[in-house]
Formats: sequence, C-alpha cells, structure tokens
Amino acid sequence: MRKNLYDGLVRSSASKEKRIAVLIDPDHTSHLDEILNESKVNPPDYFFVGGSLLQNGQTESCISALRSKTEIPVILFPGHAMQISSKADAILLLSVISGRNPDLLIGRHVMAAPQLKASGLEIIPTGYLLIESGTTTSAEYMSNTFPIPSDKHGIAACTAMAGEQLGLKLIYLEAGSGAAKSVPVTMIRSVKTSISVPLIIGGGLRSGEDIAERCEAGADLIVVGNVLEQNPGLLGSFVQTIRTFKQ
Ligand code: 1GP
Repeated sequence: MRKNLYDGLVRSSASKEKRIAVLIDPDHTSHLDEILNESKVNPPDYFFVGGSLLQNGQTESCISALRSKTEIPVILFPGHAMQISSKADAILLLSVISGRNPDLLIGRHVMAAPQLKASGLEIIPTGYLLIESGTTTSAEYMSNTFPIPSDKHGIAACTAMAGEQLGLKLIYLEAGSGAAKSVPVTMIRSVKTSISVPLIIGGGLRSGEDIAERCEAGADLIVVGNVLEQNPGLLGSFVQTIRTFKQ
C-alpha cells in the first residue's frame, strides 16, 4: 500500500510541476487495455477510479485489472460509498462544497467513516466544486445540487477559500464528465490565487491545448476521462503536454 500521495502532490504543486490523472469509470472499460499499453510509454501520474453511477461495472475488478498491469497509483474518486475499495492506494474524500446537499457535505461521510477507517486507504479530504458547463451533467443530477455559474468567479474563489479554511486539502473544480464546456481559465485563475492547497481541474477537457491552458491558469492536476474512452491514443500527447509544460 502506497502512502503520502498527497505529500507528493503538494511537492509537485510547490515546484510548479503539473500532474495528470486518467479517470477510469468501471462501467466503461473497453479502452482499458489500450490505455495501459499507452501508459507503458507515457505513464500518467495517477489512475482515478469511480463514477457518478455504477450500472454494471465493478470497482474492485477494475482496480485489479489496473493492478495486474501497472504500478501507477490508483486513487478512488467515488460517486458513492459502495465504490470504496481497500485495493486502491488512496481516496478523494469528496465534500460537494459548491452545493447545499447535507448528505454530500457530511451525511454519507458519517456512514462511510468506519469502513474508511478500516480500509487503510490514504484519505485525502477534497473540496469538490461543480461548475456549470452548458448541460446538466451526471454529477450535477446525481448530487442534487446547483453548480456554480461559470461566470461567477468570486463565488468559486470564496467557496474554495472556505473549503481550505475548513481543512480540506485539495480543491477540485469540476465541469462534470463529458461536459460541453470545461471550467473557464479565468475562473481557474481566480480560484488559484485564493488558495494554497493543490488545485485539480477536470471535466470536458479534450485536447492538449485545453490542458495547457488550464495548467497555465493554475491547475496542479488535470483529470481526463471521457475523451480517452473514445480515443485512448490521445493519452501519449496529453502526458507529453504535462511533462513539457513550463509556467
Ligand atoms: C470527471 O473530471 C473528470 O469527473 C473527467 O471528466 O470525463 O470529461 O474527461 P471527463
């Protein structure tokens, strides 16, 4: 079991080295072999595993498939406590601080606490901000929350600030998987200048240019999922964009 993934992220953020995670939704794994082959040449920094909804996929078998072929750290990005697995290295313990659904601020955390404590997972408390993205995303619908409007940079910045003040160790600005519009760079800049914890950006990123722009604006860790399900071959160029990025 690896530990201290969080400390590694803090160090990379301090030295302005960008990181990339590939999100694997256990319901959509037909591209996994191709991703793993590409990862041998151009390894991403992390695999995130999770989704807003599980229909047929199995979190544990998905992690086992990753474990059998790679040593890249696996971090749970759970849509629900049913997606907790001690086979992973760490978990983003998400609080949906952009919303006012008490279940996603504390309720489900209480239910999951004993299981999490026994799991041995590295727990990374994460402030999760859903940002309006042009359509209703699964994350928005399933969380039963309103996203922050994409032009309300002040609300996003103050929400992220409050999350850090409450002790959350990462801030994740999320447009939602497959979002039509990803998080605007102007909002990323506002949030980045308001916090000192590492900043994750994800949702609707489809090109190296999208990624580079968000790194330039202040993202420390980029998450890509959907576009790689359709075109796993893009992973190499995305990883290269991250490795060669200079602020
Ligand atoms: C979703 O941020 C992640 O939670 C990734 O989004 O699937 O749109 O790349 P995409």
